Amino acid sequence: MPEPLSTESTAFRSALEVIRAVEPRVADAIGQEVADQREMLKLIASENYASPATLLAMGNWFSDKYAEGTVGRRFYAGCRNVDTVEALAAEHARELFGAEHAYAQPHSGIDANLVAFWAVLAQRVEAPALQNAGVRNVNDLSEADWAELRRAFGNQRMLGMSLDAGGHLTHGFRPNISGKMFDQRSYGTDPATGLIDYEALRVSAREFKPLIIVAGYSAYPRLVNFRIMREIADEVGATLMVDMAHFAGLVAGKVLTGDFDPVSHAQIVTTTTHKSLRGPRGGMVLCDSSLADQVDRGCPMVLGGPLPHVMAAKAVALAEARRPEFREYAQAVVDNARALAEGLMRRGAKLVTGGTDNHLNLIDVSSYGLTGRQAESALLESGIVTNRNAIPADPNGAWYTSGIRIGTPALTTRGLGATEMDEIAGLIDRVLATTEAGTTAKGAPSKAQHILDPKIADEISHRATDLLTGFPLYPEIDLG
Ligand code: DSN
Repeated sequence: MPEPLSTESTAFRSALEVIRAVEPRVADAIGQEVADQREMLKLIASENYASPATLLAMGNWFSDKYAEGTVGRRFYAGCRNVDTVEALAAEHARELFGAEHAYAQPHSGIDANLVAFWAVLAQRVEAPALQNAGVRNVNDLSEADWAELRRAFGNQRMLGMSLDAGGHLTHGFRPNISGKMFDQRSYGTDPATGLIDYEALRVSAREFKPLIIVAGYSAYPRLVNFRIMREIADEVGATLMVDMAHFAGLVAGKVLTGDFDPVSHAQIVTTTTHKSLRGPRGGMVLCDSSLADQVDRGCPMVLGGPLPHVMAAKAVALAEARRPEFREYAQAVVDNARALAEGLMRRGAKLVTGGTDNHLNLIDVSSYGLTGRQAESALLESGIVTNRNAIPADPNGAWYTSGIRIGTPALTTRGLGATEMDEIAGLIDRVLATTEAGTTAKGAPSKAQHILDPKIADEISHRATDLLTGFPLYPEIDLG
């Protein structure tokens, strides 16, 4: 007798069958995506694998509902079920992170950051500047008020971590809207240690007097002391905002506590829900109650209509993250990142800051004579999915870069541990050590082209797939 199909297998098989009847190429692409994810070593630090329950919560009739506004105060009728899932997502988030207020609507991390910037501007700039004119609420602003506000915004300052030190585009990078809304200055890392220099940051904050100090990162492999950051913010009258998109899972899993827990130190915290937190693609804002009203105006002030199907999935994923096993997962993510760092350094790789305290490592691939772009392509050919990333004072800029960022949230979800991390370090080192910089069609040195013996790429790719067969992705799902 064949084993009966699991509930999950039946659910996903049936879904693909229904899709296939309408547009088979979409069903094929979905099937191919899961096959690729099953076979490749996913080391992109910002990616993970959501649970079947989280994935299924997204594919349903909530997708058909408009629900602008907030729980209990909608601009559309018929939102009682959306209210249920949005309230559940917010409740789980408040409980999980110990936050006074949670807003589950942002569609992404960038959207969450825009909601946060708007909330701080509205609270800190609008009120004092416009109260004299009798304006108390953004909804009451006249055209003249808006003109006044725009002038006021031009004078507001943001101090955020520079992109090459590991900050994010939305932390004031000039070409991003955050660098246009705010007069921007960035803080970097100490060139000798690669670590944040809090005293230099304090001096800069005293001189610059920002409205917002943004802490958090996309590519910094160490801990951030949010207690010190808040102390600096208070000293200069700034609001401390933390973008914890990358490490929210480590906060949820209580690996980052005390000085390193952003929620107990910052007035406002933004995150994505799909990285180390392992939920659906999306964003979220947590804040203290003084900012709650402004944050809840995210839609329609900043955001398009909420995505109720994604909020349903956020509620499911946050419920999962409240389970005790999520703490074990979060600790294993960090243990694995350390094991990967040790394996790489033992083989001679150069890591920015000489190691890691969190879920990611940043390899300086210039010591292999490669740019990040060449290294990323060579690793991909070998079945290892990573992304190139600038390193501090990167001579190759943000496009070609000199770094490769690798993270452990996804492979830890599959159950790989320290022994496998050491082997993976060996595979990465072998690819990088055997790849050479290529040339352009005219024979000039190229920052994009690389040369890697296809036999080596093939061998490593097979080994990566073999390694993963012991750690099946979604073992409960058999797509036939
Ligand atoms: N794209 C995210 C990351 O990879 O870190 C940040 O937006």
